[in-house]
Amino acid sequence: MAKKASPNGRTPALLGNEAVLRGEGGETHQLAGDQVPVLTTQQGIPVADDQNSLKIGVRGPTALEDFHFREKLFHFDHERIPERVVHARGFGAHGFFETYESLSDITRADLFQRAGERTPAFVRFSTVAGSKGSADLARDVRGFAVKLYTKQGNWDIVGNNIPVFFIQDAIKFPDLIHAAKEEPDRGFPQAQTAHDNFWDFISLNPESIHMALWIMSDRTIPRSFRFMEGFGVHTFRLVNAAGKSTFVKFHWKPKLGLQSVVWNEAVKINGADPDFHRRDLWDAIQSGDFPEWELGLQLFDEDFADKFAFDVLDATKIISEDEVPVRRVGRLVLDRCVDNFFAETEQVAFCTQNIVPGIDFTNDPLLQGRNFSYLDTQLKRLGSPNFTYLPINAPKCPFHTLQQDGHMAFANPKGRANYEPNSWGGAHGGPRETPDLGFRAHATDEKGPKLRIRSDTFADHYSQARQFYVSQTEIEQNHIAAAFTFELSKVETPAIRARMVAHLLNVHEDLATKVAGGLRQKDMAKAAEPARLVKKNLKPSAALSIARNGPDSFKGRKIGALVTDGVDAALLQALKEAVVKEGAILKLVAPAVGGVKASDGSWIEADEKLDGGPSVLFDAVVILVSKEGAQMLTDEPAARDFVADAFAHLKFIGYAAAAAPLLNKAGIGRDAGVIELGDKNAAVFIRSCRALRLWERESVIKQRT
Ligand code: HDE
Repeated sequence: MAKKASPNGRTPALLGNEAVLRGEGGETHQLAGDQVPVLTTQQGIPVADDQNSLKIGVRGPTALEDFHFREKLFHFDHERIPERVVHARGFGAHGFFETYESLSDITRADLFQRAGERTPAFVRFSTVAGSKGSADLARDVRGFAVKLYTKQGNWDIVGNNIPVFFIQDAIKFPDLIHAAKEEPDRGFPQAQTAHDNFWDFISLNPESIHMALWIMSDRTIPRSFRFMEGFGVHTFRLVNAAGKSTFVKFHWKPKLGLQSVVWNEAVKINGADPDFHRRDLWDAIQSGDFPEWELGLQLFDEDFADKFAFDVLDATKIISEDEVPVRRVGRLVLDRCVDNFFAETEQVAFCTQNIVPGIDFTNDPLLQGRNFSYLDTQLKRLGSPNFTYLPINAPKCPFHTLQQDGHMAFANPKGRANYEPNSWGGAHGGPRETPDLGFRAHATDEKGPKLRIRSDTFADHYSQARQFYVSQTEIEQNHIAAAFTFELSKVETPAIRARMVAHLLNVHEDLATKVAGGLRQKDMAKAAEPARLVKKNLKPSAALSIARNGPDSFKGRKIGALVTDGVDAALLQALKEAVVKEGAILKLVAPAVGGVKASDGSWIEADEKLDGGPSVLFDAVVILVSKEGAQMLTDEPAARDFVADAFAHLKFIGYAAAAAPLLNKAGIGRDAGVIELGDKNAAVFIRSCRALRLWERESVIKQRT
């Protein structure tokens, strides 16, 4: 039987601690008033009821004239824009760049003229291969794109966390990305390179081998955006007021040192918290622990470029920091999260061609291709040439163009002049050019026949891959071999696996042997024929290793303390103090999120429930359970995993004496990284954690990660 219509018949109701109004059908209504603004349509019309569409009769059809309902669904239906074709998954934050000293002798770029000058910045970190919803700990290169809103326009340094790239010429980019992404017939695997197509492409393109070494290193499983380096990759130019050009490579050096996770940890983090990296950045900024990087410049001239063993225009090569030291010229601080993810992080449009007077390109064929691609992709993604007016993309300095109209033209210039030259002059004549201030391309001599050809100076494919490998610690070398073995084990075509080993033989026999052994190849492949003889004398460089560039404190890192009822209150307090003193973060993990009753009768709230806060989410762990708690948890798989994983991932583990039965049940031994805690040694434990991991444990547990 139809119920009686009662459009305004709302009665008060209490939902937990929230007082609301209840409609005829039991639905919740909340009203505007006091500080709460009035809900309107996009046309500004106040809305009376946002819970019910307009119907003919209580149970009748919906009326077409319901413009509020129609507008709401229309807008929702059009919420999505195409995700980025690469680097779809990303996370951004605002901050500033501060110049340490004037660089006027090498560049006229305005942001580098005055010591202490602060330039607003927006940074977006990303993975490359996965779609927007993929997990943060995919093994992948990380994008490190920086937009600097300088007083002379926007400068974008659209870099990565790896200083080289897979390919030398932009014409191969679509092939590379097609090969890396999911295979087109089956639509998987997503967000990973562990499949035939990717390694097929790499194995047929020896220019990729150097980058392959980098992506199989722990660089592609960073612990956090905050603990990774950034690189501009290409050689750029700095140009001073006199028109003198200096070549430059850009580096971002994290103040907190480098840190990665181990592979088995990465796999588990993806399950436990697919947003691990974005949450980490969000939490750090929200808590006032602002991440910081220094901008480093490698500066060199034509003479150096001519003598250098490789071509400075080849993006598959680095210039060793030992050969050209990195000069630190300023710092980038991220101190503000976005107000709205879509408006800022999703709509930000980085373009390599956004450079300012005092910066210039080189002829790196990859960079030249990128300069075309980025503008093009923004039009596809954001749907209008007016994407530059979106607040996140608009310059923060005055700007005046004669471009007009197009979709969403909300910044058309005023007045009559929309062309120049014109006779209107003064305030009515519109903007005009400025030869002294304006951007002038560096006047290089360019001549030669029109050719579709690769320079023979790009032909050495293995020497720097070898240099990278020999620059790693033994543990890092093992991780590289294990990563190759893992990825190639997912390759179903034996010939592709063998072809990769053939390349690795040119990099280092030890690496090839480990990988061939890991794959259990019956016969060792024959080394691939190198286009140029491999230089075996390039000096190892400490700058290439993560382990050799770790932090000098535990600042910014996270400890997970497993607690139960009866937790020793004094010990927990001592630990808290030591953690705070170090600038680290303590999170409490308990059987229930509501908390535990401590030994002194106080109630302590937890941050995570045990199975929601596994040890993979922390840099070190502490087991502060009581005797009864230990007993109870020995039967909990999540508790045993908490301890066993921390041990397997080489973490430092502090424990109260009462926790011993749980440690034993989890099957972990005792070593220098498993430390019994008393009131006195909490600070000592935290100091040990500065090493981040007890690397020597790895050979004991024979973990091949
Ligand atoms: Fe990109 N790249 N790329 N890339 N790239 C894009 O632009 C492209 C390359 C990088 O957070 C796209 O806005 C070509 C190298 C980052 O929004 C697209 C080539 C490096 C980001 C594009 C390269 C990068 C992108 C897709 C080969 C490191 C994300 C969406 C010549 C130095 C920026 C977009 C963000 C994004 C093209 C190679 C870094 C399609 C053609 C080398 C960090 O334009």
